[in-house]
Amino acid sequence: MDTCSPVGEMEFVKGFVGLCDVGWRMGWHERNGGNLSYRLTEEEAEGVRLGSDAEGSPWEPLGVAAPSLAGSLLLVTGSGRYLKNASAAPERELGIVELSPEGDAWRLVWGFAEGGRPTSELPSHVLNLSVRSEATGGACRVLYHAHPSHLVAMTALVPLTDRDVTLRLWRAMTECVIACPRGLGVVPWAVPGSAELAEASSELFRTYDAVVWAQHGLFASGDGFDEALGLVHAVEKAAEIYCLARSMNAGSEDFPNTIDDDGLRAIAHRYDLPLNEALLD
Ligand code: 2HA
Ligand code: ZN
Repeated sequence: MDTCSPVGEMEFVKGFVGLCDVGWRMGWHERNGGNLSYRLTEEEAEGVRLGSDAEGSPWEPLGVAAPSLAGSLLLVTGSGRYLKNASAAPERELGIVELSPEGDAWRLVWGFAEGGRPTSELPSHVLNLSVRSEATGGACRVLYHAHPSHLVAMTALVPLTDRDVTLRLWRAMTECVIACPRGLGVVPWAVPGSAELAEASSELFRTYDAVVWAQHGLFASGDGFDEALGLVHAVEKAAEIYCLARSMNAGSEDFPNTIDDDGLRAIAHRYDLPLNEALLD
């Protein structure tokens, strides 16, 4: 395989490592925590295939199947790799995988130049990229998994339902409902990298742009890198404000001031947002 190809200098790789750098600086990626995937456009995929000799190498099973992504190329972070290192050596730290004609297996077409394999959360990335792509008419290309502290802390205390988590975040900070008007799905604790976690998340991604994993982190989708990063940032900031307010209030959730349902509806009306009414009281 040609590891000196200019793939590492293509625009989508620059956007990808840019997100890794920002997420690292935000403190969301201790050790090898978190991971990221990007579904290449047909044009980008053509450019990558030209420099690759993956044809004929064996397929590795995914453990899940996403037939709608058959033949797609995905740029992904590596298993055990630290996101903080991605920008210094993308061809070593990142890989581009091709999905099989059935969408149930992968093989490497670029990257991991010194050896390595895709993130342990590859099954979640593949299933959820396919669900989000279908839900957005093909617009969604990015899935970003981060470990933001305040959101994870919140899952230690609040009931683990979509409604309980979403309403607390929407009410904590005005910008949150603007960032995720459909709300957030919530998956109770499950083993990282498991097909069970991937499948539970993919059910929720039919409705939501992002899914909270209890005691673990957030999985957020976006059309592009900025949208996925911005979604994690807004949700984590709302969670931080919720935690601060609760701490300042002697642990009580009985806040004197909050944004009520009429307030949330008014924001949605003003900004023409697809507010998920089913989550309101
Ligand atoms: O990549 O964050 O969920 C390490 C993880 C697994
Ligand atoms: Zn994780």
